[in-house]
Amino acid sequence: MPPIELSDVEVQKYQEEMKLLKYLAIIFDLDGVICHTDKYHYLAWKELADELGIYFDRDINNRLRGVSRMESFEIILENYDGTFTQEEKLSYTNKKNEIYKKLLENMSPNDLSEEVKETLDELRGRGLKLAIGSSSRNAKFILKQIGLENFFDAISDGNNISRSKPEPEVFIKASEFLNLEPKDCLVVEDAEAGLEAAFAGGMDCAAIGDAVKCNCATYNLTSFSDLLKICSC
Ligand code: B16
Ligand code: MG
Repeated sequence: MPPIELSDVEVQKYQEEMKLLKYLAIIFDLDGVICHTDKYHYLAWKELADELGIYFDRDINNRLRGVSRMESFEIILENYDGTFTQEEKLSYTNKKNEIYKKLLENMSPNDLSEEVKETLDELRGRGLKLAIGSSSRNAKFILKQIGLENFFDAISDGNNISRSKPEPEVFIKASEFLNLEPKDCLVVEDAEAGLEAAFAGGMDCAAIGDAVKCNCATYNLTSFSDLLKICSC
């Protein structure tokens, strides 16, 4: 289905005529949607890549959105001539994670924008269940840092899945934690891998940030608060 532009008139018309825009829950990706940790991922991978003499830049970092830690390292190794054993790869990804976690300590509730906080509160007020669907194994720590530790109705993250985005497992698990059917959940994503995962799981998906470029989401958001237009009563 082609993306639907979010003019008020179109959304209203769609809601009235199609009666399709009813969701019981929203499943949010974390990094790049609720908050922004790309700069910390970049700094941590850069430190490791420099140590290993591997070229790494922000464009390569952009390709790591929504991708698991080990798969991210495999992408970085595309610029490496040698080979590492699985054990070495695990040791290097652990090292990157230690650097990353130290950087995450800089995060605080100030890293949660007013727009995101107000929109989440309004969506909850409208009776929607709100969940996290993140590839990150640090999701709970990040939520704690930004003051949303106890906010969401369910958290599905890198710790409860065996196959990461673009596989749908993280979102399917989130819908199960909420006791809802996938079709009743809307996913919000900033990564192409995340859009693919949502569709593979039978869910509609709203793209924000980089994911808008894919031009394949159910909705393209220009701003987080556009969700209020989609999820009206
Ligand atoms: P970690 P998301 C993803 O989070 C990030 O976008 C991606 O860059 C990262 O590699 C992945 O989490 C794993 O993160 O190393 O903390 O387990 O966008 O799915 O919320
Ligand atoms: Mg993301």
